[in-house]
Amino acid sequence: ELDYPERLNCAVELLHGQPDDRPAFRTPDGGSWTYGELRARVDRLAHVLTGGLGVVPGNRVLLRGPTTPWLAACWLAVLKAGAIAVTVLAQQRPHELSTVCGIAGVRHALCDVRSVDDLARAGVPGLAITTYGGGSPDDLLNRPAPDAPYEAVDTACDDVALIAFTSGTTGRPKGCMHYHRDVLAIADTFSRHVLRPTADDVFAGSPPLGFTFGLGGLVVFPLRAGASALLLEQARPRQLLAAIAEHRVSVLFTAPTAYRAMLGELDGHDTASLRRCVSAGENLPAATWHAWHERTGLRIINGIGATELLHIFVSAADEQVRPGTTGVPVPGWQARVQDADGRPVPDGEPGLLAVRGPVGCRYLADPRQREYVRDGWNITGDTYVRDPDGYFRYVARADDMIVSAGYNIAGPEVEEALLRHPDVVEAAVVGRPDEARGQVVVAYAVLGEGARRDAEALRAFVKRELAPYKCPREIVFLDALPRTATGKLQRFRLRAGAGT
Ligand code: 3SK
Repeated sequence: ELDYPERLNCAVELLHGQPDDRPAFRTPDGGSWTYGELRARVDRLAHVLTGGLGVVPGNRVLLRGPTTPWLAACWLAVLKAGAIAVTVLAQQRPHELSTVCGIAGVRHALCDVRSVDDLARAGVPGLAITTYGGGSPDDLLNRPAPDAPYEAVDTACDDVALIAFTSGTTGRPKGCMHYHRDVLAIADTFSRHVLRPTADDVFAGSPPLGFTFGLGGLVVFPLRAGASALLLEQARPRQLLAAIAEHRVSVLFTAPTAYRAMLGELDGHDTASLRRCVSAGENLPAATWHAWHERTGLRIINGIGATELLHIFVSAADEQVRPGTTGVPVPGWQARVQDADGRPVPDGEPGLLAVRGPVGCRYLADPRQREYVRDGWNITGDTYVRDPDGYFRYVARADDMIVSAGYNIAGPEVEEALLRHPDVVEAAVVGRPDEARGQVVVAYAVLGEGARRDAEALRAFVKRELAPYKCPREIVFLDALPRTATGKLQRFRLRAGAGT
Protein backbone atom coordinates (compact mmCIF):
# COMPACT_ATOMS: atom_id res chain seq x y z
CA GLU A 1 0.00 0.00 0.00
CA LEU A 2 1.46 3.35 -1.03
CA ASP A 3 0.90 6.07 1.50
CA TYR A 4 2.03 9.53 0.43
CA PRO A 5 1.59 12.68 2.51
CA GLU A 6 -1.19 15.06 1.49
CA ARG A 7 1.33 17.78 0.64
CA LEU A 8 3.89 16.43 -1.77
CA ASN A 9 6.06 17.84 -4.54
CA CYS A 10 7.52 14.92 -6.46
CA ALA A 11 10.47 16.96 -7.77
CA VAL A 12 11.61 17.54 -4.18
CA GLU A 13 11.35 13.83 -3.45
CA LEU A 14 13.37 12.94 -6.54
CA LEU A 15 16.07 15.57 -6.11
CA HIS A 16 16.83 15.67 -2.44
CA GLY A 17 18.51 13.29 -0.05
CA GLN A 18 21.46 12.20 -2.18
CA PRO A 19 25.07 13.24 -1.43
CA ASP A 20 26.09 16.30 -3.48
CA ASP A 21 28.93 14.51 -5.25
CA ARG A 22 27.01 11.42 -6.42
CA PRO A 23 26.53 11.28 -10.21
CA ALA A 24 22.95 11.86 -11.37
CA PHE A 25 23.19 12.24 -15.14
CA ARG A 26 25.91 11.29 -17.56
CA THR A 27 26.29 12.10 -21.24
CA PRO A 28 28.00 10.03 -23.93
CA ASP A 29 30.86 12.56 -24.28
CA GLY A 30 31.93 11.73 -20.71
CA GLY A 31 30.05 14.65 -19.13
CA SER A 32 28.51 14.19 -15.72
CA TRP A 33 26.08 16.10 -13.50
CA THR A 34 26.25 15.34 -9.82
CA TYR A 35 23.14 15.49 -7.65
CA GLY A 36 24.52 18.74 -6.20
CA GLU A 37 24.87 20.28 -9.68
CA LEU A 38 21.45 18.99 -10.73
CA ARG A 39 19.79 20.55 -7.66
CA ALA A 40 21.55 23.89 -8.24
CA ARG A 41 20.60 23.97 -11.95
CA VAL A 42 17.00 22.99 -11.30
CA ASP A 43 16.72 25.72 -8.67
CA ARG A 44 18.19 28.28 -11.03
CA LEU A 45 15.73 27.28 -13.76
CA ALA A 46 12.82 27.43 -11.32
CA HIS A 47 13.86 30.98 -10.35
CA VAL A 48 13.96 31.97 -14.04
CA LEU A 49 10.57 30.37 -14.72
CA THR A 50 8.79 32.04 -11.84
CA GLY A 51 10.75 35.29 -12.08
CA GLY A 52 11.45 36.60 -15.57
CA LEU A 53 9.15 34.20 -17.44
CA GLY A 54 6.16 34.74 -15.16
CA VAL A 55 5.17 31.09 -14.79
CA VAL A 56 2.75 30.55 -11.89
CA PRO A 57 1.56 27.29 -10.26
CA GLY A 58 -0.89 25.41 -12.46
CA ASN A 59 0.47 26.88 -15.74
CA ARG A 60 1.01 24.26 -18.41
CA VAL A 61 4.57 24.36 -19.75
CA LEU A 62 5.49 22.50 -22.92
CA LEU A 63 8.89 20.75 -22.91
CA ARG A 64 10.53 19.76 -26.15
CA GLY A 65 14.00 18.59 -27.08
CA PRO A 66 16.33 15.65 -27.48
CA THR A 67 17.15 13.53 -24.44
CA THR A 68 19.62 15.66 -22.46
CA PRO A 69 20.23 16.51 -18.79
CA TRP A 70 18.89 20.01 -19.53
CA LEU A 71 15.55 18.63 -20.70
CA ALA A 72 15.32 16.54 -17.52
CA ALA A 73 16.30 19.58 -15.41
CA CYS A 74 13.58 21.70 -17.09
CA TRP A 75 11.02 18.99 -16.30
CA LEU A 76 12.06 18.95 -12.64
CA ALA A 77 12.10 22.77 -12.44
CA VAL A 78 8.58 23.05 -13.87
CA LEU A 79 7.32 20.58 -11.26
CA LYS A 80 9.25 22.19 -8.43
CA ALA A 81 7.63 25.51 -9.39
CA GLY A 82 4.18 23.89 -9.09
CA ALA A 83 3.52 24.16 -12.83
CA ILE A 84 2.46 21.28 -15.09
CA ALA A 85 4.89 19.70 -17.55
CA VAL A 86 3.42 18.92 -20.96
CA THR A 87 5.79 16.51 -22.64
CA VAL A 88 6.01 16.01 -26.38
CA LEU A 89 8.33 14.17 -28.72
CA ALA A 90 11.09 15.89 -30.66
CA GLN A 91 9.70 14.32 -33.86
CA GLN A 92 6.25 15.94 -33.57
CA ARG A 93 5.43 18.31 -36.40
CA PRO A 94 3.79 21.78 -36.31
CA HIS A 95 0.24 20.54 -36.81
CA GLU A 96 0.57 17.94 -34.03
CA LEU A 97 2.20 20.50 -31.73
CA SER A 98 -0.54 23.05 -32.22
CA THR A 99 -3.19 20.36 -31.49
CA VAL A 100 -1.44 19.35 -28.29
CA CYS A 101 -0.97 22.99 -27.16
CA GLY A 102 -4.64 23.66 -27.86
CA ILE A 103 -5.87 20.64 -25.90
CA ALA A 104 -3.58 21.31 -22.92
CA GLY A 105 -3.93 25.10 -22.87
CA VAL A 106 -0.17 25.60 -23.07
CA ARG A 107 1.09 29.19 -22.70
CA HIS A 108 4.83 28.66 -22.10
CA ALA A 109 7.30 26.40 -23.86
CA LEU A 110 10.88 25.48 -22.97
CA CYS A 111 12.51 24.15 -26.10
CA ASP A 112 15.97 22.94 -27.06
CA VAL A 113 17.18 25.43 -29.65
CA ARG A 114 17.67 22.57 -32.13
CA SER A 115 13.97 21.63 -31.95
CA VAL A 116 12.43 25.09 -32.08
CA ASP A 117 11.65 25.52 -35.79
CA ASP A 118 8.63 23.23 -35.88
CA LEU A 119 7.31 24.68 -32.63
CA ALA A 120 7.62 28.22 -33.93
CA ARG A 121 5.91 27.16 -37.17
CA ALA A 122 3.03 25.67 -35.16
CA GLY A 123 1.88 29.27 -34.62
CA VAL A 124 0.23 28.63 -31.26
CA PRO A 125 -1.58 31.85 -30.27
CA GLY A 126 -0.13 33.49 -27.15
CA LEU A 127 2.63 30.88 -26.72
CA ALA A 128 5.85 32.26 -25.17
CA ILE A 129 8.73 30.09 -26.40
CA THR A 130 12.01 30.19 -24.50
CA THR A 131 14.88 28.24 -25.99
CA TYR A 132 17.84 26.64 -24.25
CA GLY A 133 21.28 25.54 -25.41
CA GLY A 134 21.81 28.26 -28.01
CA GLY A 135 24.21 30.43 -26.02
CA SER A 136 22.42 33.74 -26.70
CA PRO A 137 21.94 36.27 -23.87
CA ASP A 138 18.19 35.57 -23.72
CA ASP A 139 18.74 31.80 -23.68
CA LEU A 140 16.96 30.13 -20.76
CA LEU A 141 20.33 29.11 -19.34
CA ASN A 142 21.77 32.62 -19.47
CA ARG A 143 18.90 34.55 -17.94
CA PRO A 144 19.61 36.31 -14.65
CA ALA A 145 18.46 34.46 -11.53
CA PRO A 146 19.27 34.54 -7.83
CA ASP A 147 22.10 32.21 -6.93
CA ALA A 148 20.11 30.75 -4.02
CA PRO A 149 18.05 27.65 -3.29
CA TYR A 150 14.52 27.74 -4.69
CA GLU A 151 11.77 26.92 -2.24
CA ALA A 152 9.52 24.34 -3.92
CA VAL A 153 5.85 25.16 -4.32
CA ASP A 154 3.83 23.30 -1.68
CA THR A 155 1.73 21.17 -4.03
CA ALA A 156 -0.88 18.61 -2.96
CA CYS A 157 -0.10 14.98 -3.72
CA ASP A 158 -3.02 14.98 -6.15
CA ASP A 159 -2.19 18.20 -7.93
CA VAL A 160 -1.51 17.56 -11.60
CA ALA A 161 2.24 17.39 -12.32
CA LEU A 162 2.28 16.09 -15.85
CA ILE A 163 0.17 15.92 -18.99
CA ALA A 164 1.45 13.17 -21.28
CA PHE A 165 -0.03 12.75 -24.72
CA THR A 166 -0.91 9.54 -26.43
CA SER A 167 -2.20 9.25 -29.93
CA GLY A 168 -2.06 5.47 -29.72
CA THR A 169 -1.40 4.19 -33.17
CA THR A 170 -4.13 6.32 -34.70
CA GLY A 171 -6.58 9.08 -33.82
CA ARG A 172 -6.68 12.50 -32.17
CA PRO A 173 -4.16 12.83 -29.31
CA LYS A 174 -5.41 12.39 -25.77
CA GLY A 175 -3.79 14.26 -22.88
CA CYS A 176 -3.34 12.08 -19.79
CA MET A 177 -3.12 13.98 -16.50
CA HIS A 178 -0.92 12.56 -13.79
CA TYR A 179 -0.49 13.70 -10.20
CA HIS A 180 2.65 14.32 -8.17
CA ARG A 181 1.99 11.10 -6.27
CA ASP A 182 1.64 9.14 -9.54
CA VAL A 183 5.20 10.04 -10.50
CA LEU A 184 6.49 8.46 -7.30
CA ALA A 185 4.07 5.55 -7.51
CA ILE A 186 5.59 4.20 -10.73
CA ALA A 187 9.01 4.12 -9.06
CA ASP A 188 7.61 2.61 -5.87
CA THR A 189 5.82 -0.20 -7.73
CA PHE A 190 7.46 -1.37 -10.98
CA SER A 191 10.96 -0.04 -10.36
CA ARG A 192 11.17 -0.93 -6.68
CA HIS A 193 9.69 -4.44 -6.94
CA VAL A 194 10.77 -5.57 -10.39
CA LEU A 195 14.01 -3.71 -11.11
CA ARG A 196 15.15 -3.38 -7.49
CA PRO A 197 17.77 -0.77 -8.39
CA THR A 198 20.67 0.30 -6.20
CA ALA A 199 22.49 3.62 -6.10
CA ASP A 200 25.31 2.05 -8.14
CA ASP A 201 23.08 1.33 -11.14
CA VAL A 202 23.54 3.17 -14.42
CA PHE A 203 20.30 3.43 -16.41
CA ALA A 204 20.17 4.01 -20.17
CA GLY A 205 17.87 3.34 -23.07
CA SER A 206 16.20 4.49 -26.23
CA PRO A 207 12.71 5.79 -25.35
CA PRO A 208 12.63 9.60 -25.38
CA LEU A 209 11.67 11.62 -22.30
CA GLY A 210 8.50 12.77 -24.11
CA PHE A 211 7.28 9.15 -23.84
CA THR A 212 6.48 8.12 -20.27
CA PHE A 213 8.34 4.84 -20.84
CA GLY A 214 11.52 6.94 -21.16
CA LEU A 215 10.63 9.54 -18.54
CA GLY A 216 10.16 6.79 -15.97
CA GLY A 217 13.11 4.65 -16.99
CA LEU A 218 15.65 7.40 -17.51
CA VAL A 219 14.68 10.10 -14.98
CA VAL A 220 12.16 9.01 -12.33
CA PHE A 221 13.50 5.51 -11.55
CA PRO A 222 17.20 6.39 -11.36
CA LEU A 223 16.63 9.52 -9.26
CA ARG A 224 14.23 7.73 -6.90
CA ALA A 225 16.98 5.13 -6.30
CA GLY A 226 19.82 7.66 -6.01
CA ALA A 227 21.34 6.05 -9.11
CA SER A 228 22.49 7.70 -12.35
CA ALA A 229 21.26 7.74 -15.94
CA LEU A 230 23.22 7.99 -19.13
CA LEU A 231 21.14 10.29 -21.35
CA LEU A 232 21.62 9.56 -25.04
CA GLU A 233 20.44 11.91 -27.76
CA GLN A 234 21.06 9.19 -30.33
CA ALA A 235 20.00 5.78 -29.14
CA ARG A 236 19.86 3.58 -32.18
CA PRO A 237 20.83 -0.06 -31.48
CA ARG A 238 24.49 0.35 -32.47
CA GLN A 239 24.83 3.47 -30.30
CA LEU A 240 23.12 1.70 -27.41
CA LEU A 241 25.56 -1.19 -27.61
CA ALA A 242 28.57 1.14 -27.69
CA ALA A 243 27.20 3.13 -24.76
CA ILE A 244 26.52 0.01 -22.68
CA ALA A 245 30.14 -1.05 -22.97
CA GLU A 246 31.69 2.37 -22.52
CA HIS A 247 29.56 3.59 -19.59
CA ARG A 248 29.01 0.24 -17.86
CA VAL A 249 25.23 0.54 -18.21
CA SER A 250 23.45 -1.86 -15.84
CA VAL A 251 19.72 -1.21 -16.48
CA LEU A 252 18.56 -1.00 -20.08
CA PHE A 253 15.18 0.23 -21.37
CA THR A 254 14.23 -0.37 -24.96
CA ALA A 255 11.66 -1.99 -27.25
CA PRO A 256 11.55 -5.48 -28.81
CA THR A 257 12.58 -4.09 -32.22
CA ALA A 258 15.79 -2.71 -30.72
CA TYR A 259 16.62 -6.00 -28.96
CA ARG A 260 16.26 -7.75 -32.31
CA ALA A 261 18.40 -5.17 -34.07
CA MET A 262 21.07 -5.37 -31.35
CA LEU A 263 21.24 -9.14 -31.78
CA GLY A 264 22.54 -8.55 -35.27
CA GLU A 265 25.29 -6.26 -33.98
CA LEU A 266 26.31 -7.92 -30.71
CA ASP A 267 29.65 -9.29 -31.91
CA GLY A 268 32.54 -7.39 -30.39
CA HIS A 269 30.35 -5.50 -27.92
CA ASP A 270 30.74 -5.97 -24.19
CA THR A 271 27.36 -6.29 -22.44
CA ALA A 272 28.74 -7.76 -19.19
CA SER A 273 27.71 -4.68 -17.15
CA LEU A 274 23.98 -5.27 -17.86
CA ARG A 275 21.91 -6.55 -14.94
CA ARG A 276 18.38 -5.75 -16.09
CA CYS A 277 17.01 -5.47 -19.62
CA VAL A 278 13.48 -4.06 -19.83
CA SER A 279 11.32 -4.43 -22.92
CA ALA A 280 7.99 -2.62 -23.37
CA GLY A 281 6.13 -0.50 -25.87
CA GLU A 282 5.10 -3.60 -27.80
CA ASN A 283 4.73 -7.29 -27.17
CA LEU A 284 8.03 -9.14 -26.84
CA PRO A 285 8.02 -12.29 -28.98
CA ALA A 286 9.35 -15.39 -27.20
CA ALA A 287 11.80 -15.88 -30.08
CA THR A 288 13.43 -12.52 -29.31
CA TRP A 289 13.58 -13.34 -25.58
CA HIS A 290 15.32 -16.67 -26.25
CA ALA A 291 17.76 -15.25 -28.81
CA TRP A 292 18.81 -12.48 -26.41
CA HIS A 293 19.15 -14.96 -23.54
CA GLU A 294 21.24 -17.31 -25.64
CA ARG A 295 23.64 -14.59 -26.74
CA THR A 296 23.94 -12.57 -23.51
CA GLY A 297 22.77 -14.86 -20.71
CA LEU A 298 20.31 -12.10 -19.72
CA ARG A 299 16.61 -12.63 -19.07
CA ILE A 300 14.66 -9.74 -20.61
CA ILE A 301 12.03 -8.26 -18.28
CA ASN A 302 8.94 -7.91 -20.42
CA GLY A 303 6.25 -5.43 -19.39
CA ILE A 304 3.06 -3.77 -20.52
CA GLY A 305 2.53 -0.11 -19.75
CA ALA A 306 0.42 2.73 -21.03
CA THR A 307 0.66 6.51 -21.13
CA GLU A 308 -2.78 6.49 -19.46
CA LEU A 309 -1.29 4.67 -16.46
CA LEU A 310 2.14 6.29 -16.75
CA HIS A 311 4.27 3.15 -16.73
CA ILE A 312 4.39 -0.64 -16.45
CA PHE A 313 1.68 -2.53 -14.51
CA VAL A 314 2.15 -6.18 -15.55
CA SER A 315 5.65 -7.64 -15.62
CA ALA A 316 7.85 -10.13 -13.75
CA ALA A 317 11.12 -9.90 -11.87
CA ASP A 318 14.18 -11.86 -12.98
CA GLU A 319 13.56 -15.36 -11.60
CA GLN A 320 9.82 -15.11 -12.23
CA VAL A 321 10.18 -14.14 -15.90
CA ARG A 322 8.37 -16.63 -18.09
CA PRO A 323 9.23 -16.20 -21.79
CA GLY A 324 6.18 -15.78 -24.04
CA THR A 325 4.18 -14.12 -21.25
CA THR A 326 4.10 -10.54 -20.03
CA GLY A 327 4.10 -11.57 -16.37
CA VAL A 328 1.91 -10.96 -13.35
CA PRO A 329 0.43 -7.76 -11.90
CA VAL A 330 3.21 -5.59 -10.48
CA PRO A 331 2.85 -5.36 -6.66
CA GLY A 332 0.31 -2.60 -5.99
CA TRP A 333 -1.62 -3.39 -9.19
CA GLN A 334 -4.53 -5.74 -9.95
CA ALA A 335 -5.26 -7.20 -13.37
CA ARG A 336 -7.96 -9.42 -14.84
CA VAL A 337 -9.32 -10.52 -18.19
CA GLN A 338 -12.96 -9.65 -18.88
CA ASP A 339 -15.55 -9.66 -21.63
CA ALA A 340 -17.01 -6.61 -23.39
CA ASP A 341 -19.63 -6.29 -20.62
CA GLY A 342 -17.04 -6.22 -17.86
CA ARG A 343 -17.56 -9.84 -16.68
CA PRO A 344 -14.34 -11.74 -15.84
CA VAL A 345 -13.67 -14.58 -18.30
CA PRO A 346 -12.28 -17.96 -17.15
CA ASP A 347 -8.52 -18.59 -17.18
CA GLY A 348 -7.26 -19.74 -20.54
CA GLU A 349 -9.86 -17.77 -22.51
CA PRO A 350 -9.10 -14.54 -24.33
CA GLY A 351 -10.69 -11.27 -23.28
CA LEU A 352 -9.91 -7.64 -22.57
CA LEU A 353 -7.13 -6.77 -20.16
CA ALA A 354 -8.45 -4.64 -17.28
CA VAL A 355 -6.16 -3.18 -14.60
CA ARG A 356 -6.37 -0.94 -11.57
CA GLY A 357 -3.77 0.38 -9.18
CA PRO A 358 -2.14 3.49 -7.78
CA VAL A 359 -2.27 5.43 -11.09
CA GLY A 360 -5.46 5.94 -13.06
CA CYS A 361 -6.40 7.24 -16.48
CA ARG A 362 -7.60 10.85 -16.47
CA TYR A 363 -7.99 12.18 -19.99
CA LEU A 364 -8.07 15.92 -20.28
CA ALA A 365 -11.57 16.83 -21.51
CA ASP A 366 -12.01 13.79 -23.71
CA PRO A 367 -15.19 11.66 -23.96
CA ARG A 368 -13.04 8.60 -24.59
CA GLN A 369 -12.49 8.57 -20.80
CA ARG A 370 -15.75 6.59 -20.52
CA GLU A 371 -14.40 3.89 -22.83
CA TYR A 372 -11.06 3.57 -21.04
CA VAL A 373 -12.32 3.54 -17.44
CA ARG A 374 -15.30 1.30 -16.70
CA ASP A 375 -16.44 0.37 -13.19
CA GLY A 376 -13.10 1.50 -11.80
CA TRP A 377 -11.08 -0.72 -14.15
CA ASN A 378 -8.82 0.67 -16.87
CA ILE A 379 -9.43 -1.14 -20.15
CA THR A 380 -6.12 -1.01 -21.98
CA GLY A 381 -7.38 -2.14 -25.40
CA ASP A 382 -5.29 -5.33 -25.38
CA THR A 383 -6.59 -8.86 -25.71
CA TYR A 384 -4.98 -11.16 -23.13
CA VAL A 385 -5.29 -14.65 -21.70
CA ARG A 386 -4.65 -15.34 -18.03
CA ASP A 387 -3.02 -18.73 -17.63
CA PRO A 388 -4.18 -20.94 -14.74
CA ASP A 389 -0.91 -20.14 -12.91
CA GLY A 390 -1.77 -16.41 -12.92
CA TYR A 391 0.57 -15.32 -15.75
CA PHE A 392 -0.84 -12.91 -18.34
CA ARG A 393 -0.21 -13.78 -21.95
CA TYR A 394 -0.59 -11.20 -24.72
CA VAL A 395 -2.82 -12.16 -27.64
CA ALA A 396 -3.27 -8.98 -29.69
CA ARG A 397 -4.44 -5.40 -29.50
CA ALA A 398 -8.21 -5.78 -29.21
CA ASP A 399 -8.64 -4.41 -32.74
CA ASP A 400 -5.87 -6.62 -34.18
CA MET A 401 -7.80 -9.88 -34.06
CA ILE A 402 -8.35 -11.24 -37.55
CA VAL A 403 -11.52 -13.22 -38.23
CA SER A 404 -11.09 -15.39 -41.32
CA ALA A 405 -13.69 -17.94 -42.40
CA GLY A 406 -14.91 -18.10 -38.80
CA TYR A 407 -11.44 -18.60 -37.31
CA ASN A 408 -10.09 -16.08 -34.79
CA ILE A 409 -6.46 -15.41 -35.61
CA ALA A 410 -4.19 -13.24 -33.48
CA GLY A 411 -1.83 -11.25 -35.73
CA PRO A 412 1.02 -11.36 -33.18
CA GLU A 413 0.99 -15.18 -33.11
CA VAL A 414 1.62 -15.27 -36.85
CA GLU A 415 4.27 -12.54 -36.45
CA GLU A 416 6.04 -14.69 -33.85
CA ALA A 417 6.07 -17.61 -36.27
CA LEU A 418 7.53 -15.45 -39.03
CA LEU A 419 10.17 -14.11 -36.65
CA ARG A 420 11.37 -17.65 -35.96
CA HIS A 421 12.62 -17.74 -39.58
CA PRO A 422 16.30 -16.73 -39.54
CA ASP A 423 15.90 -14.24 -42.42
CA VAL A 424 13.01 -12.28 -40.89
CA VAL A 425 13.97 -9.19 -38.87
CA GLU A 426 10.52 -7.56 -38.50
CA ALA A 427 7.01 -8.81 -39.17
CA ALA A 428 3.50 -7.41 -39.01
CA VAL A 429 0.31 -9.29 -39.76
CA VAL A 430 -3.09 -7.75 -40.50
CA GLY A 431 -6.48 -8.79 -41.84
CA ARG A 432 -7.53 -7.66 -45.30
CA PRO A 433 -11.25 -7.61 -46.19
CA ASP A 434 -12.22 -10.55 -48.37
CA GLU A 435 -15.61 -11.33 -49.81
CA ALA A 436 -15.43 -15.09 -49.35
CA ARG A 437 -13.70 -15.35 -45.95
CA GLY A 438 -14.53 -12.01 -44.28
CA GLN A 439 -10.83 -11.32 -43.86
CA VAL A 440 -7.63 -12.95 -45.06
CA VAL A 441 -4.27 -12.91 -43.31
CA VAL A 442 -1.66 -10.65 -44.94
CA ALA A 443 1.91 -10.46 -43.62
CA TYR A 444 4.48 -7.70 -44.04
CA ALA A 445 8.07 -8.71 -43.50
CA VAL A 446 11.43 -6.98 -43.32
CA LEU A 447 14.33 -9.31 -44.13
CA GLY A 448 17.96 -9.17 -43.02
CA GLU A 449 20.61 -7.85 -45.36
CA GLY A 450 21.13 -9.99 -48.45
CA ALA A 451 18.21 -12.37 -47.74
CA ARG A 452 16.15 -13.52 -50.73
CA ARG A 453 12.54 -12.27 -50.90
CA ASP A 454 10.89 -15.66 -51.38
CA ALA A 455 7.27 -15.41 -50.23
CA GLU A 456 6.41 -19.03 -51.05
CA ALA A 457 9.30 -20.41 -49.00
CA LEU A 458 8.26 -18.22 -46.09
CA ARG A 459 4.63 -19.31 -46.34
CA ALA A 460 5.78 -22.93 -46.32
CA PHE A 461 7.83 -22.19 -43.20
CA VAL A 462 4.80 -20.69 -41.40
CA LYS A 463 2.68 -23.68 -42.39
CA ARG A 464 5.15 -25.91 -40.58
CA GLU A 465 4.91 -23.70 -37.47
CA LEU A 466 1.16 -23.02 -37.26
CA ALA A 467 -2.23 -24.45 -38.21
CA PRO A 468 -2.61 -23.85 -41.96
CA TYR A 469 -5.63 -21.51 -41.54
CA LYS A 470 -3.28 -19.02 -39.83
CA CYS A 471 -0.82 -18.97 -42.72
CA PRO A 472 -0.69 -15.61 -44.53
CA ARG A 473 -2.44 -15.62 -47.88
CA GLU A 474 0.07 -13.03 -49.04
CA ILE A 475 3.49 -11.88 -47.83
CA VAL A 476 4.64 -8.39 -48.75
CA PHE A 477 8.29 -7.44 -48.30
CA LEU A 478 9.11 -3.95 -47.01
CA ASP A 479 12.34 -2.14 -46.17
CA ALA A 480 10.84 -0.95 -42.86
CA LEU A 481 7.51 -1.21 -41.05
CA PRO A 482 5.46 1.96 -40.45
CA ARG A 483 5.83 3.04 -36.81
CA THR A 484 4.74 5.92 -34.57
CA ALA A 485 7.33 8.30 -33.11
CA THR A 486 7.40 6.11 -29.99
CA GLY A 487 8.13 3.03 -32.08
CA LYS A 488 4.71 1.40 -32.03
CA LEU A 489 3.65 -0.47 -35.12
CA GLN A 490 0.95 1.31 -37.15
CA ARG A 491 -1.08 -1.67 -38.25
CA PHE A 492 -3.85 0.63 -39.50
CA ARG A 493 -1.49 1.86 -42.22
CA LEU A 494 -0.81 -1.69 -43.30
CA ARG A 495 -4.52 -2.45 -43.28
CA ALA A 496 -4.95 0.53 -45.59
CA GLY A 497 -2.39 -1.05 -47.90
CA ALA A 498 0.75 0.97 -47.03
CA GLY A 499 3.86 -0.28 -48.78
CA THR A 500 2.03 -2.40 -51.32
O1 3SK B 1 2.84 2.77 -24.09
C1 3SK B 1 3.59 1.93 -23.65
O2 3SK B 1 3.73 0.91 -24.28
C2 3SK B 1 4.37 2.08 -22.37
C3 3SK B 1 5.13 1.05 -21.98
C4 3SK B 1 5.84 1.14 -20.81
C5 3SK B 1 5.82 2.25 -20.04
C6 3SK B 1 5.09 3.29 -20.43
C7 3SK B 1 4.36 3.22 -21.61
C8 3SK B 1 3.58 4.42 -21.99
